[in-house]
Amino acid sequence: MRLLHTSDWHIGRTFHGYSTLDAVRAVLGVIPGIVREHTVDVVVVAGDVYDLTNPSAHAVTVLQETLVGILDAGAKVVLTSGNHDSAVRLGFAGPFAAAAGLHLRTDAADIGMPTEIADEHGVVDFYGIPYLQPELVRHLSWVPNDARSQHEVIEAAMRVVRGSVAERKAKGRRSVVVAHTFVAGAESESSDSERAITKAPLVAGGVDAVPVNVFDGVDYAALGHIHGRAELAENVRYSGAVLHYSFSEAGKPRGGWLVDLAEAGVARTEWIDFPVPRPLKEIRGAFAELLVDPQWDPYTDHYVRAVYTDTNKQLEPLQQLRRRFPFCAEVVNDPGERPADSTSTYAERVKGKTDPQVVESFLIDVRNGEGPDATETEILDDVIAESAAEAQLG
Ligand SMILES: [Mn+2]
Repeated sequence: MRLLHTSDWHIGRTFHGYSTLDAVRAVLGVIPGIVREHTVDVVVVAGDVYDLTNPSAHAVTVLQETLVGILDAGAKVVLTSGNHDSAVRLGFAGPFAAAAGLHLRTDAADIGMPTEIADEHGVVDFYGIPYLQPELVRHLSWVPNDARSQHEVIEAAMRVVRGSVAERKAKGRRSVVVAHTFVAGAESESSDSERAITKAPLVAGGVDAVPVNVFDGVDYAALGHIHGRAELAENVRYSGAVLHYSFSEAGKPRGGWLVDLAEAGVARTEWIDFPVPRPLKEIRGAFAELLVDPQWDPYTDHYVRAVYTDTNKQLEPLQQLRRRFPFCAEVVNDPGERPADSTSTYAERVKGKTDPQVVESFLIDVRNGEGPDATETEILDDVIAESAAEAQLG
């Protein structure tokens, strides 16, 4: 049996105000071709299918189009919900969809009941573990009443799964777990676009992550949630997101894992690249050079993060940069190291100084050592004199 493991489609996400719907539609549109070319039997989607719990009509249309394309190409689909999805909405009409080969495994109450898909060696059991929010699943019989962390709820879920796997192994069953969670060891591949979520359920002692050995005993664990590709063990992997959803993911591969399950488990894996409709690029330099330097010519159709190193902030830098880079998504001013500051307090530093001297030292401090020029001095003198006159009147 051949799987294509993907995750984190995030259909409907915006990227710095730009819609990514056309891009994600184009990328997901290549999956049916991959299914045909590589004779994929099952496409696995490990959560965060949509970006929002209440997806737009366009987003729903893109998902339907994608799933119909995959089923038409001859593969089945096993899909779980992520923290961005509404499990109930995504799982709607699940029993009917299952009849057509679309298995929506979004209900935490069902984790012990696998979807069975057969090949020439027998049956493979697919266990879907949707994103488990501890507070929302505590009522389930298999969750400890005091569970507070991802570690605790995933461990509890895997106890149920392992119990079922052990029972069925006697019958020659193989097993795949599809889970949406943060597994330790994937930190280096994590990124800004998931950091907010993975750090949210902090527990005493650090980030709440699940140790990789929680997935011992299953033939393959198809993970989602982390946006970078990661191989935590031969049979425990993240595929990462289908688009670059953050500049911290720039340049990282986008795609999915082809996984061949033979009679004794994983026999072979292969990475399949997906197209990148609009790559990300960080450019850095003096502002005036960013606007003209020919070295940036190849990136005018990229999503650009511009870092300008000038001491002075530019007026409306994004608008200026977009004349050259229409997809300039982010602009940052980073003049680098400031001159070493004295450790004295503010009160000590301004003591005995005249008002113009205070303003001058302020400018030197915030402009990387650059005090007021002649014109600025003239303006400042006027303003200070005016303010002093007002204070006397007041
Ligand atoms: Mn997620």
